[in-house]
Formats: sequence, C-alpha cells, structure tokens
Amino acid sequence: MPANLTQQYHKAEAEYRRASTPDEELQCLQLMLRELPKHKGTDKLQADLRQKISRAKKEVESQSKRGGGKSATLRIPRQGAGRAVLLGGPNAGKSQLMTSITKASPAVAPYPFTTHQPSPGMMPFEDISVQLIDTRPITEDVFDPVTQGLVRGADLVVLLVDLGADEGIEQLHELIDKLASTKTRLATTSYLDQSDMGVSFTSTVLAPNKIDLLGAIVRLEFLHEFCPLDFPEFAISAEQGLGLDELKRAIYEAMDVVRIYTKLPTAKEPDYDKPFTIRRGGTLLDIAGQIHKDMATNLKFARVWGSEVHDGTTVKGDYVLHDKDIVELHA
Ligand SMILES: Nc1nc2c(ncn2[C@@H]2O[C@H](COP(=O)(O)OP(=O)(O)OP(=O)(O)O)[C@@H](O)[C@H]2O)c(=O)[nH]1
Ligand SMILES: [Mg+2]
Repeated sequence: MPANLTQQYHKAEAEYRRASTPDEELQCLQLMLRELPKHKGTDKLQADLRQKISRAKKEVESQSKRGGGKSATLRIPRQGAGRAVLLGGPNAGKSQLMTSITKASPAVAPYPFTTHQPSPGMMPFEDISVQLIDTRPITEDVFDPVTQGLVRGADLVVLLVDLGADEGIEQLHELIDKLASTKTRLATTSYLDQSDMGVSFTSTVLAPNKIDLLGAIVRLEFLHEFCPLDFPEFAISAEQGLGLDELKRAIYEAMDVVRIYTKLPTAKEPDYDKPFTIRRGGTLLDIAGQIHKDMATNLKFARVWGSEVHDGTTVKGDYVLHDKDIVELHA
C-alpha cells in the first residue's frame, strides 16, 4: 500500500515525533492530515490521523482548563540540537553515563532501580549541545508510559547493556521483548509504521557498558553470539571514560543537524559563539523562523558564505543550508 507521501508530510511527521507539548502535537497532526494525499490507499492513515487529532484536541483543552496541568509536568521541554534517550535494564549505568557526558548529576548507585523519574542534561559537542534524558530502567514487568513517550519522541535511543554482571544480557533480552509487546520499538532508523500509525520505531545505538571490568569482553562476545542486534555498537566504560568520544560523536551525528552562524549586515564577522541548528535539508526560512517569526514573514533575501556557494551569494527563503554556512539575513 504505497501512499506516495509528500516531503512536507514527512517533515510534519518528523516534527510530530519531536513535539513536546500537546499543542505542538495537534498542529503537526493537522498539517500531516492536510498534506496526506487523499485516496483509497490512505484511508486507514486518514482515519488514524483524525482519531489522533481528536485525542490531541481533548488533551489541549483539558490542559488549558487545568492551567498547564499534570501531563505538562511529565513533558520535558526540548532543548539543544536534538534529544537522545538513555535506555537500559536496572544498573546498566544510564545515570553514570549521564554524569560522565553531561553537566547533570543524577544519583548513581550499586543497586537496581535507583532512578525513579526521567531527568534531562545537556551534552556539549563542539560548539553545540544535545539533550540527553536519563530514564527509569525497563524490565520484563515495567515499561512505564512516560518512558514510552520519551522513546517515541527521541531522535535517538542509546541502549545500555550491563557487561558487569551475567544477568546483563538477559536483561537486554527482557527489554527487547518488552518493547516488542508494545507499539514503541527500536530500529536502525526512526519512522512511524504507515500501515499501523500507532507503531513507532526509534533509531538506536547500542552501548555495552562497564568494558573496564573483568569478564566484560567475554560477555560482549556472548552478546554478539546469542543476542545479535543490528544497531551500531559503541562499547564503553561510562565510569572510566572509555569509548565515550566515539559515542558522543555518534549521538551528535544521529541528530542530523547542520550548524548555521548568523551575521548582521553591519558586522564584519558572524557570531561564532552560538550557532543555530536545523535538521539537514532545512532552509533559510527555517532559520529565519527560529530567530523570530516576523523574520520568517518579512525575509527578503540573504547572503551566504559557505562550502557550497561563492562568498556572499544572494539566496531566497527556499535555499537549503549546509553545515557551517554563514548567513546574513535581510528583511
Ligand atoms: N566498573 C564500572 N562500573 C560502572 C560503570 N558504569 C556504571 N557503573 C556502576 O554501576 C552501578 C549502576 O550504575 P547507575 O548509573 O546507577 O545505573 P542505572 O542504569 O542508572 O541504574 P537504575 O537507575 O537503577 O536503572 C553503579 O554502582 C555504578 O558505579 C562502568 O563503566 N564501569
Ligand atoms: Mg539510574
């Protein structure tokens, strides 16, 4: 049932996955429905979308009645270039990884079920930062709805495995089986299943942890043999710092963003301190909209310096930006 979805539809869908408020969700869903080609092949998708829109409307209404409301507190606002969610069984080292590569300091303890609530932290990478979220452990019995929501909306899942104990691989099995019994799954790329809108797949990297410990290498070989997974793998010691540079780069690359430096027409140099980031494939209008919504409406043209254009080339709003482009906006 190929539905021939437009590029705008896919863009709206990607935004929907990343929405962090019911209002944002509603707007994205409405855009998806508008962009959806209407024919027999998309009947089910249309029905799914209408149902989600009606649910999102109810959530927006009930939230405004509650004046912000309870579910808003469970939603962690997105920050930075994108979001990676740390997942794993109890004791895998999620909170330790968080402590090692962000400025956050969640509790780390040598017993399971230490983390009760998801909590965010920012991972600096070169001149930008990525939001990481530490989560409650997933077991055979528990994959709580808040963690599910976080996985569905994440740009990346970092799946930790405890190589410090024999039960680590069993716990990984349990986690994979648990997710397979829900509509929130892991994959090598992120997408929503077109034939069943409820099923969401989130791009994942595997991080076998505690590689510093005796027996870890043997357990890793065991993992490859008995629980082979397709995900890119980064063996680490969150505590000793082994393999973390490679993992950090993979997290950054999975955000699939380009960095844009803005320059005032009167300035000689751009502002190199704080680049804006947009998804690869994003346009000048997307950046203008981030700076100010009036800027997007009033934009006349921009001059661009970068690897793909001659210095100072004049471009319009639909110009697709490249990493490290410098733009001078004219409204
Ligand atoms: N040797 C070693 N120990 C580690 C490493 N990473 C974490 N640990 C230890 O493993 C234990 C569990 O670490 P946490 O970060 O609390 O694990 P968690 O996944 O957050 O656990 P829950 O919150 O219970 O799900 C702690 O005693 C950590 O010190 C590592 O790379 N090497
Ligand atoms: Mg923890």
